[in-house]
Amino acid sequence: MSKTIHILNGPNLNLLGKRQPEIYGSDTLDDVLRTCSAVGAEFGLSVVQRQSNWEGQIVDWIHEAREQAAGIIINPAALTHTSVAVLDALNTFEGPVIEVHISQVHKREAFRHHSYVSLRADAVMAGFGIHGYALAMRHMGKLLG
Ligand code: CA2
Repeated sequence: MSKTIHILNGPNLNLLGKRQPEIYGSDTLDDVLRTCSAVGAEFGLSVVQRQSNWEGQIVDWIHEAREQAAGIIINPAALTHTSVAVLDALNTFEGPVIEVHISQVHKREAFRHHSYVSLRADAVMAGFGIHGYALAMRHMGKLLG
């Protein structure tokens, strides 16, 4: 049975490709899934992608990943900078965790420079646009494929 990577996306990322293209580009989460599935296929990994605007839902999906996923790629969006709950949930996951940010958060407002999730993440991507998800997927492939 092939291993599965869960890609989790936090608040407002449902708007990806539909608003603020100057910051987040014009690709959508469907494009993320398509690209990551293609990379995963190279390594025998399948991909499940989810997005929620609700912190508790992200926590529940991390718990679900404990049973179902070999690795997690997560863009927690604003929860990156606020959520001890997401960090605590990720700390219960045993496989690799890669944190992705579409924008280069360190070039932006100071409140985006701190990430609770980075205290758990095994790798962090920022500023690669949606290509960051594909690069994270490729790294998962090297770790798990
Ligand atoms: O750069 C990233 O990927 C962020 O995680 C995106 C978050 C932001 O709070 C983080 O600091 C950095 C915001 C996600 C909002 O997504 C939108 C996408 C398109 C249009 C509007 C919002």
